[in-house]
Order: sequence, then C-alpha cells, then structure tokens
Amino acid sequence: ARSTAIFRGHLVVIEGLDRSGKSSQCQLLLETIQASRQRARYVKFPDRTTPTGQMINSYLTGQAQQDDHSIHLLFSANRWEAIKGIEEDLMNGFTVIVDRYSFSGAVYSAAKENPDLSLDWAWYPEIGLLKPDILFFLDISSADAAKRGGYGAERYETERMQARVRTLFTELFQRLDNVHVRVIDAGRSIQEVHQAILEGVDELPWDQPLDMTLGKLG
Ligand code: FDM
Ligand code: MG
Repeated sequence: ARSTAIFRGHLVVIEGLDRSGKSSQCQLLLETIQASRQRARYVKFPDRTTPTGQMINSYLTGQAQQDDHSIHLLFSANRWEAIKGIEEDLMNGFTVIVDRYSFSGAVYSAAKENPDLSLDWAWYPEIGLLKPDILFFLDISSADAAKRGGYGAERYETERMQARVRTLFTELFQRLDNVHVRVIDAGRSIQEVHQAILEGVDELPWDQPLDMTLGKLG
C-alpha cells in the first residue's frame, strides 16, 4: 500500500443501516463517474462469491450457525482477501466505491450484546486495512428504514438490531478521529442524496499517496 502515486483513484466508502439506500447510491455514483470518462469500480461487502463469502451467506440466511467471534472474523477475512485487488485498482486510477466496509463490520457484531464482543474487540481485525478517502454515512432513523418496504428475512434485519447499530455507528465515528466521515441525511430524495455525495467526492484531492490505513480507536 505504501508507495507514492500521483493520480491514484479514490477509495469511497458508503455505510448506513439496511434500507438507507446504500446500494442505489453506489450505483448512481458509479454511473456518474463513468459518464465523465473516469475509471470506477464497485465493491460490495460482504462479497458473497468467495469461499469465505459463501460461509457468511449461509450464516446470514440462517442455513448455518456460527460463534459470534468466528463469524466476525470471517467478515473481516472477506475484506482482507479483497484488499490487494482494491489497492491495485486504486493505483491504476480507478475510484473504488465500497458498499459497507470495516465500519459495518465492527458495529453489527458489537450490536449483538454479547458481553465478550465489545466494539474495541470488533474493531481490532480491521486495523491495517486501507483507510477510505471519504466515508459517507447515509443516516436514516431505524423507524424510517423499516417503513421503506420493511426488512427482509436475513439475520440482523430487525428494528431492535438496527437501532443498536445506528447508536454504535455514532460511537465508532466519534472514536475514529482521523477518518473523513460525512453524515448525509438519507431521508431525502435519491437525487438530493446523490448530489450531496458528489459534492464530497468532487472535493477530494488527486495527489495523495496511498499510505493511509485504519488505526486504533481513540
Ligand atoms: N455485516 C456486513 C456484518 O455483520 N459485518 C460486516 O463486516 C459486513 C460488511 O451483514 F446486516 C452485515 C450487515 C448486514 C448483513 O449485508 C448483510 P448486506 O449489505 O445486506 O448484504
Ligand atoms: Mg441486507
């Protein structure tokens, strides 16, 4: 990660609760960047296509049980196995748009109220992964999210879990003082949210080295 390049692409992360519009916004951002003849690529975590991702998918859909720590580390491994490819794309000038990342990783596990699985413990395996140039948090109340067509049947898709996840995202962002977080009011229209995201992306400098990694919580 630690070489200098001029005009590498940007690492843009979009986080939020289920039903906050993350995937639609990632898609729109991808199309807008590509329409301006720049290189961009979309990455979704969990990536359910790899062997690790298939185990995660079995867990999320209720086909398999996992110890809370074990599944947590699989989610993290699913990012570590992808990071070299992301790094190469950034160095080749691609903006990489990431739909959920380490931040979801830490808060969903910590939201389980398992006394042995704190936010600090959950964050630790993320240390050393590439740090986003900007992180957009699509903020929506858990009640509003539930109104948007309701939750599906996957594990974690309950209003109680989502409410805890939202609180923990706030705590996590407060404790990560060197991550560039931008909270976006996601209760607005798709186009308004898209414009807010574009403004943030357009402000990013182009001459930064790719040497930033996620560090410890404060
Ligand atoms: N999730 C997602 C985690 O628990 N840990 C992680 O590291 C990531 C990336 O998996 F409930 C949770 C968040 C969500 C579920 O995610 C599936 P998608 O975005 O709905 O596929
Ligand atoms: Mg989901």
